[in-house]
Amino acid sequence: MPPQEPPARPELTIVTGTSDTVTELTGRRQEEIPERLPDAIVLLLSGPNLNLLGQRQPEIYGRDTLADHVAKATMAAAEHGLALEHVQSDYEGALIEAVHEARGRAAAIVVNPGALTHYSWSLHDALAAFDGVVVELHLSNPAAREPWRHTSVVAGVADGTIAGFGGLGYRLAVRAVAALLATRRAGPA
Ligand code: CA2
Repeated sequence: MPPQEPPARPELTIVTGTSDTVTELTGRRQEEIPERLPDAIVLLLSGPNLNLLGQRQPEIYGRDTLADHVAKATMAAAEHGLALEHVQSDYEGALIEAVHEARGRAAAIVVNPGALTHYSWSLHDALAAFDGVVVELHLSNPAAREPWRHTSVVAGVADGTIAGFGGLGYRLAVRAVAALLATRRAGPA
């Protein structure tokens, strides 16, 4: 038998989520979703302890794991022609390096800094040096919780904040990124 050609490389690979998840989220089978080259990269950054989602405090953060949220965000990004990369770290420096590496490469950052939200001026400075869109994201609504959570040192360098909508926030954040990128591409009215 002659050697077989390798299958054509898909132009957009959905890295997380199963085809069942695709169907659940889009109502279409994965094969039915048109593939196209992503227009831009969105970096999703998750701060300390977010890898524990789904294991504790479901009454505040829900039952979904971080992998579930990343799968939904990846799917939402693909629907908007965006490629999503995800970095989670418990280390402030690693998150800051991820922001530096996104400069000139990613069009947007969606960041849930975890508790770093409330005190990391280093993360603030790194995000301030990023040229693209920045969306701050929280599962809970920190403004409705303990007073020390009411301050975000990141909010001032974000284009906007989405908080209090649980897992839905991930899709809303990607939608906000897509809308802001489209506005920026269109230029001033
Ligand atoms: O609501 C959010 O998304 C937060 O960013 C979550 C942070 C919290 O410090 C912020 O004030 C608001 C906490 C992330 C850690 O989540 C855990 C989840 C399960 C078990 C332990 C921690």
